[in-house]
Amino acid sequence: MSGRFVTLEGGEGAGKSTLLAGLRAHLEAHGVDLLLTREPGGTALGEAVRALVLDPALRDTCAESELLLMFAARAQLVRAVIRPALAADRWVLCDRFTDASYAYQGGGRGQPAERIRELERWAAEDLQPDLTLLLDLPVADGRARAAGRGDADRIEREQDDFFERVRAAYRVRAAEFPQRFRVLDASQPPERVLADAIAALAPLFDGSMR
Ligand code: Z5A
Repeated sequence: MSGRFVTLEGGEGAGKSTLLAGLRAHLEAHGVDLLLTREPGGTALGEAVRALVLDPALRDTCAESELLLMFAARAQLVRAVIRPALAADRWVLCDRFTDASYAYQGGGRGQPAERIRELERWAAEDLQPDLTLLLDLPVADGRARAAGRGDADRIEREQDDFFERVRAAYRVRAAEFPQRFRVLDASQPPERVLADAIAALAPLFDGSMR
């Protein structure tokens, strides 16, 4: 079987990490050679960028710097991790990818979509997922789930209206690319979300989504 690239997206506390663990168990039980990674992160450079962009002490980071940092991490991850894994016929499951930049830096920070698109073309080699699972959840519910985790990072310190714009931008992306996106109702119990995600993955096994 050839490699597949699957991304998980959603707002804060939507349940991506929880779903990732369930999908990992499911895919490995089906003999899939799987690589899990995340954004920003997944490489030494990417993890260093992650520490920078989430550091609450850097609160005056401008939107342009934030966008470029996300793509600096992504450029490295695409070339060093994702492309080689796909070339070796592995599946890659990535916690966030370029759609997050359209949602957070585009919707949230107001960066123009054409600017993000230009970065996507050259920095991310225009790599597109085969499937994107969008965990959709009302902002207040996601924030309530995340609240129990202790100190909020720099982005989590934004106000509700920021996260409403992020959610709206994700939904616009899903409507724009219906062949690639599946929107999951993340307000369901974890086992229902996992079952919906597994159903969404099925076409990747028979090749009908490529
Ligand atoms: N970012 C960006 O701005 N631009 C970009 O291009 C990229 C990223 C790539 C880090 O992302 C930040 O980077 C993120 C966007 C930005 N900032 N924010 N906000 P991240 O993915 O690492 O961080 P996150 O969004 O804060 O993820 P998270 O809060 O860790 O959420 P999650 O992984 O989606 O949720 P979870 O840990 O699985 O679940 C949260 C809690 O809810 C936990 O207690 C679970 O047990 C519980 N849970 C999970 N599922 C359920 C269900 N179904 N029902 C009830 N409770 C549940």
